[in-house]
Amino acid sequence: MVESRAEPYLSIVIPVYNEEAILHAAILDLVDRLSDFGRPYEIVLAENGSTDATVDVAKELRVRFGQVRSRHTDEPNYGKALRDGILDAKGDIVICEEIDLCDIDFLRRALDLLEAEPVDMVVGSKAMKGASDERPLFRRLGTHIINGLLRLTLGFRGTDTHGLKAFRQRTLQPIVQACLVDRDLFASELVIRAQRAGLDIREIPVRVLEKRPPTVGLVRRVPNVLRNLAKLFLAIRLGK
Ligand SMILES: Nc1nc2c(ncn2[C@@H]2O[C@H](COP(=O)(O)OP(=O)(O)O)[C@@H](O)[C@H]2O)c(=O)[nH]1
Ligand SMILES: [Mg+2]
Repeated sequence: MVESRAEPYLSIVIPVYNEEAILHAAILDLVDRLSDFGRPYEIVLAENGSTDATVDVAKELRVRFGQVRSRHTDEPNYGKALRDGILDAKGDIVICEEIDLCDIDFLRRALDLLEAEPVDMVVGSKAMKGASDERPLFRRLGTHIINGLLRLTLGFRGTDTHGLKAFRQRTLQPIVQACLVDRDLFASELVIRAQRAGLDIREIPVRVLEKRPPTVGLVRRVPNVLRNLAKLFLAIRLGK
């Protein structure tokens, strides 16, 4: 089942952390569902900090599938993994995925938009009209609160920043490089900087049905999100 190593057209970047339970099955399923895709693609497993067998599973996948690459560093850091994975992507188009979603429907709809229209970035929104967010109430509320804070502090115009995204690598590369924060808020900074740079960003509704609860609980992420929000407020709004 090893596919050719032709230069990929599409890079699917997936941050992964302690995902030994679902990584193997999720990638098998993704590869299977992309079997009729017809264009060269790569899957970049942007792993860091895992303390379970994720690194070994990633290696097995890399050996088995020529289109899978994996990256590893020691510190668990979602934003850093995503940032470095995007910058390392070989494809013209980058799709930012999550291993518990692997949303092929988003991938296809986002590609259609990027290819047919002068759109710079497509964001999968869990919170816009037409979306279906099947996560627990507590986490849905968390999304609304963070979006409210992003609107208030950074002038964000939209309904979601975290999660599924698609864009041309070349267009977003300088914006990724300009981002200041890592961890959870990197994804938000990326969308907000793209918006402030005048890029054409299109939100499309997604259905979110996770295969498992998050690897790091919401409450544990709050202090870092607030710290980075303050940092971005100073940098973006006050120019400090
Ligand atoms: N590399 C890396 N990936 C992470 C980290 N934390 C979460 N992820 C990955 O990011 C994606 C989303 O994480 P998840 O735990 O579902 O949190 P959610 O975004 O709130 O749903 C999954 O693919 C995780 O494996 C991290 O510290 N480092
Ligand atoms: Mg999740």
